[in-house]
Amino acid sequence: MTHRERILKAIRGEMPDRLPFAPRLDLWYNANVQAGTLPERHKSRTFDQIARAEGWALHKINPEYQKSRKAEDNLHWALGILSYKESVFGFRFSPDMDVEVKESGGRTKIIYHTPVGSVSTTTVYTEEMRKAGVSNFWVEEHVLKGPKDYRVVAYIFENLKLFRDDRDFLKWKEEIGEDGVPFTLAGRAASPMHHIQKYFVDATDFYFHYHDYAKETQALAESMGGFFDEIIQQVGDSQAEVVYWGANFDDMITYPAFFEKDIVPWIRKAADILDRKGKYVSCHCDGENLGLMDLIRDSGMHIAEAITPAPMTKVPIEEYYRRWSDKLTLFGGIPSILLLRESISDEEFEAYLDHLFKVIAPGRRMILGIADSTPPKAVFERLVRIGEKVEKEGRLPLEAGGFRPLIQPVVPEAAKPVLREIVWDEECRQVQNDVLEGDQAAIQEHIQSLLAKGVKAEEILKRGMLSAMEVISERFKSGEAFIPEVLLSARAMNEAVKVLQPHLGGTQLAGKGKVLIGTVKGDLHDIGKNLVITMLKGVGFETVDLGIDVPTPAFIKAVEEHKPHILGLSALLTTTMPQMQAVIEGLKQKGLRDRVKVMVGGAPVNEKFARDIGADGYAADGADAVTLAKKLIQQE
Ligand code: B1M
Repeated sequence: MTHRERILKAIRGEMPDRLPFAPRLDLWYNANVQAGTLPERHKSRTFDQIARAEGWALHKINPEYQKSRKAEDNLHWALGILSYKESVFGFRFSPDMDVEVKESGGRTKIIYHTPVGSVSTTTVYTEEMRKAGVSNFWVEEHVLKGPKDYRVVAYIFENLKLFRDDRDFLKWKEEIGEDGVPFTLAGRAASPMHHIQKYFVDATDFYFHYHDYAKETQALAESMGGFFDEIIQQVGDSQAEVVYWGANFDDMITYPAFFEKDIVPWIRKAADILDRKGKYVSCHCDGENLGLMDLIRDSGMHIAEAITPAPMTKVPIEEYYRRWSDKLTLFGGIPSILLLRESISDEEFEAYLDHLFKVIAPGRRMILGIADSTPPKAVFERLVRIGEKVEKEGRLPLEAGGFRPLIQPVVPEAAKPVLREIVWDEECRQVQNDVLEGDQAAIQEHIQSLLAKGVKAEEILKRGMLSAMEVISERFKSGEAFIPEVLLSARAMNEAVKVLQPHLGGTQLAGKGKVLIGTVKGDLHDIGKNLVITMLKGVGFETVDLGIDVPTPAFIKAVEEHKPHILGLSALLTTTMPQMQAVIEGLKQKGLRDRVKVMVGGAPVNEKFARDIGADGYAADGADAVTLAKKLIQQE
């Protein structure tokens, strides 16, 4: 049986002869080519040649964004209008539009002039980003800045034309032949609202737009429906068998209520129509899926790709297989940190594989892959080892064994926090309620009226606002509240503090301190960092946001300039975690280490790592960050 036949059988829910194994190699390959560190026997090979030489299936899912055929393929990234060799269609703007492009030093500014107004975007892609193997552009200026922009963007999409352009796809399909199954890119967003979230506004601001401009956001999403319908038609009429439909689902970002209302209906629609045409819908589910388990299973998608289980997320592989494999095909299952010697020992790696092979028995609807991709510093021999194990022990059906639970069950009962409930304070009830509801307009009015009644500003702050904010923080931590609630509550707090400030006299706010915070060099993830900042601000800390991709000297300079009590470092990539240590070393060299506390956080970071690099503390989430920051201030 060929790799292609094996993968297609797994997708159809049939039993291939053995487990398909298709590791994603691009990130690892690009970094190692740059560094001249490819394994000796593969020195002059492409990544496809390496996979073929090792006997693995080709991973042909994510477009090679940086190998675009012409500049226009990527030019409109900030609008999410993309076309690659992996696409089966091209696009054309309305002839009554004028698109003005200005480029300089890796920065591209575009102004879209339409008959109903103009909007602009700026994207960044520097030589340094390319060298680091970054495949996504950074959107520096988003298209939606205020309510007037919605109509213009709607015009662009209502008048956008798609046309068949599948020559490159067909050539690519032929090159892959029997060694894999090429997925065609429909889009990285799974629905119009998801498209707005992913491209049109900053990741954190999205939740404010979604709340404050609810009517405009809904209207824009509706006006983009035709664009999505056309995509379904184009991919449906193509010779692609599998369609890449949306990426980066995560129960924080695409939180359950949002996922159910604004994403699932379009996955279902695409899957229904494409299913009738004999095609399969695959979604890139590389985030934390704990809160989305049932919604994803019942969404209609055929393949959940880039499944990243514990220890990188909270869902163990056995849980994924048990809950999903009757309805959809799992692609992934081997978390990328398993390939890193500094994270996982050889014994732990072998134990994970043994465990995996037992809990995914009988092996139906499973395609093994590295999720989300093989990291630059992967131990190549571990990939080889997975390939060997698949050859020797991957014959289907797999035999279920008495499996040894390696990882904790999902949310252990004992660890569930006891939730603090709001203790209503009659006098401050309305203000408390405003914080809980995130009502930034009402809270200002209610504070004014309490002040007019003679209630002390300190009392309003403590009994009204901070107590309610703590409840929200705890609800967030326990999974009862999601990002939007926290952001809206924190914003209401910030607005209220402005009204209260002149009346507080000598009283400082709860945090009594300044926190400087940034995402380290090489890392573009900012959603978690922004959430941490908002929560710190919400309880009264003064914060300075240094942004993303911050080099060590910039952190040091900012510490000298702002003299913060705490320096916060965020990292989401295993490859950028060492930057945290570099910053701490830099502080030491400049004699600044004793003057500032260092707090670190981000999905791959943990307590031990924080201790090892000499940080003062680690916070697992926004609520933890608030608790830790308060503690660090007290230690000063
Ligand atoms: Co990326 N990505 N990504 N990504 N991405 C991860 C992180 C990944 C785990 C996915 C996976 O493998 N399943 C993986 C990293 C693997 C690893 O190294 N361990 C990964 C990868 C590989 C990549 C690229 C390399 C992909 C590629 O190009 N081939 C690329 C890297 C770009 C770069 O940074 N150089 C990339 C790009 C992207 C997008 C641009 C598409 C997008 C980021 C959008 C943005 O941030 N504006 C993205 C996303 C969305 C994710 C996932 C799916 C979600 C991250 C997120 O925002 N979560 C993520 C999967 C995952 O994490 N499991 C993934 C929600 C957020 C609220 O949580 O950020 O964890 P989090 O923040 C929490 C806590 O960690 C903590 O509090 C926050 C709130 O509770 N916290 C702190 C965070 N910072 C803190 C600081 C503190 C204290 C607490 O004190 C200072």
